[in-house]
Formats: sequence, C-alpha cells, structure tokens
Amino acid sequence: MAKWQSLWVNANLATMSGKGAYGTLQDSAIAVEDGKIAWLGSMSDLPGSSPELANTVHDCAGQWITPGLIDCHTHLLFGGNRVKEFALRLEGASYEEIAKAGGGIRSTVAATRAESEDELFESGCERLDRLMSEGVTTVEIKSGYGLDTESELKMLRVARRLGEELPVRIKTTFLGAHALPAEYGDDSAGYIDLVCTEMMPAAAREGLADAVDVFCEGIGFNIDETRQVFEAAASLNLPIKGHTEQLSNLGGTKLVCEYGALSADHLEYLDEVGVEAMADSGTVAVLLPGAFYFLRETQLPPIAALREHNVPIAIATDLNPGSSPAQSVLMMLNMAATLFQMTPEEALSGVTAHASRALGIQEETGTLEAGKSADFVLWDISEPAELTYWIGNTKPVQTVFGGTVRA
Ligand code: DI6
Ligand code: FE
Repeated sequence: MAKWQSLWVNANLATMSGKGAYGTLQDSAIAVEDGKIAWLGSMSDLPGSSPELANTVHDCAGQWITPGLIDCHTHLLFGGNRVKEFALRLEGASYEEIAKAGGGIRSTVAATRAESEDELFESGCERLDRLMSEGVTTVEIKSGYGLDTESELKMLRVARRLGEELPVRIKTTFLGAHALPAEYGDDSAGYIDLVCTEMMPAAAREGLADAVDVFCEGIGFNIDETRQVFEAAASLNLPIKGHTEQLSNLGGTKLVCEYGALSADHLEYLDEVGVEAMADSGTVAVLLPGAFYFLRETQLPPIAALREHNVPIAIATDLNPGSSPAQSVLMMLNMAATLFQMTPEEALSGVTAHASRALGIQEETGTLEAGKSADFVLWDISEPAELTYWIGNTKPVQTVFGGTVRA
C-alpha cells in the first residue's frame, strides 16, 4: 500500500460530526493525502504501524484536535478606527445617534476610500494574522466600507488577495447595501439602483463575490430596498445573507429566508415568526456576541426558540471598527457562553460545523471527516470545553490548513 503523506497519531478528536458530545473519537488518528483527510479513526483500527503508514508522523501525545475554526462574519477590511466614537458612546451617545449624525459607518467609508489597495491589504493582513493565530482556517470578509463601485471592488480584490497570499480560506461577501453614502443625500432609491445595476454585476463579473448581504435596519435599508438587492443577487445566482433584526425588528429575517439565505445574522430582535421562517428555509443563525457586548445591548437573541426549532447557530466576531472591534474567535466562544448561555459544545459548533453551513462550504470544511479539506487544530487542553472557558490567550499547538502545517 502507498504511504499517506502525513499522519497525526495518539489524538483525541472533537470531530463535531456524528454522535456524542463534540463527536469525540478518543485515542485516534488522522491521515492526510493531497490536502484532504484521507482516513480517520481509532488507533487500534490503523492498518499498520505508524512509520510504515505515512511519510511524516506527528505524535499528539493525547492532545485534542478540532476542525479548523471558521469566522463566518467579519468586516475585517477598513481604514482608520472609531476609538473616538467609542468614547462618545461611553459618554451616552447611542450607536444610532452617531450614525444619524454622519459618523458611524460613514466615517469608516471616508477612511477606507482614502486607502490604497496595498494599505488596506497591510492592515487586513495584521488583523487576519491575529485571527489565524488562534487556529482560524476560514474567514468571511465583507465589503461595505467603499460604497462606490471602485471602492467596493477594491475591498473585494484585497479580500481575494489575502486568500491567495496567506494560508487561509477566504470567502467574500458583497455588502454594497451597508449604509447610504453621504453623496447620495437621502436618495436611497438611487443608491440601491447603483448597487443592483452597477456594483453587484461588476463584482459578479470579476468573480469577486461569493455571497450578497444587506444591512436591513432603520439606519440601513428597508424591506423593499433589501428585496431589490436580493432580486438582483438571485438573477446573478449569488447566495444571500442578511444583517437582520440587530437593533430593531423590521422582518428582514423572514425576507432573507424567502430567498433561501445561507444565514441571517445578529438577530437580537428576532421574533417567533422569524425563527420559524429560519427553520423552514434551513438558514443558519449567526450570532455576534462581540457586537452585543460592545454596544451594551440588553435584548438577547432568542436562543431558546432557535434551539427548539433546531436552527443551527453559528458564532462569529463581526470584526469591524464600530460595533465589534473583536479580533479573537475564542473570546467569542466565551461570550456566547457567558452572555447568551450557550453551552461550550454549542459554541464550538458555532465556529466549526455550523459556521461552514453559514458559508455554504459544509462539504469542504467545518468538521473532521474523510474527504474534507485537512483543516484542523491541535490543542493542549484537557477537554474541548476549555476552548470556551479561558478568557483570552489560548493558542494552538499547531494549525493545519489544507494538509500543511502552518508556520
Ligand atoms: N452591523 C454591524 O454591527 C456592523 N455593520 C452592520 O451592519 C457595524 C459596522 C460599523 O459600525 O462600522
Ligand atoms: Fe456585521
């Protein structure tokens, strides 16, 4: 028999698929060939001794392996920061008041437009490195701080380039409908028209968008405008996601579900009708505890109802300068548990199996299963719940992306 390229032995696997807590396989091994998981199972089922079976053998000495972590909702590319706005909010100004006064997203748009592709790439690299240092192997990156055709395309090109130059999988989302840019005054209709007839088709033509998202909100876009954007996405065969029910309930979640959305995200103000719509359409609920925390929100997302209807729940950083300057996925696991009372197992599913579904890449990554990309992380922990338990500074022993150990 030909040898496998590499083999990890004496590990406990949190496969995040199959039966039992964390889909655990104790005292097990993972074999890798051509960037994929070629085999996994119990040490006692290995068809020979390790050195005979693979060219490279890694002894995990009883440590744990999880799937590579997935941050399925970020706005990782932006110019500047909003530290001054943070100070204003601490003095009592609300996020919405700041947005209405022309600050908020618009101030980041000005700073992002002013940066070159190389500048955006550089700061993006730094943030991405921080996520990757915690075992993240897939990151979704949204546009939405350009808000004119060239600047939106610039953001998406930079996101693609990050995926080409760094050992990480990047999925891009076109979020042209994030806010109304200042030069449009109150001409929302005119701007949505630009998004649908110019920006989105251009992004699609260049293959720059893996999905389309809308900020459906009082300070974002209304239901009719959101529908228009989704119609345009559907005509370009682009999958849909939505920022819905974050600050109020406009019924955006029900709408995204009509379009078979991959995910509906935020959801603090989601009601029972919305939860049922999600269950019917198989849409993933992406919860963003960093934004909940940083905006000092008190309205909790309807976790119990989501559980009851078996809606898969993902967790992400929402990494952005305004509502969630969160650069740690593991910190979000802890917040999901402490703020949302999710179990450590639900939290870990939220950044692995369920996060892959939120990006439509569940056949490729998100669980440890033969045939999937060999994206996994070795941890020096006594049990998987430790990943949720510690607040900050848990680092992997090793991260493997597409079968290659990341430096
Ligand atoms: N909701 C959010 O939390 C981010 N975007 C959105 O639609 C915040 C974006 C920002 O404040 O810059
Ligand atoms: Fe967001």
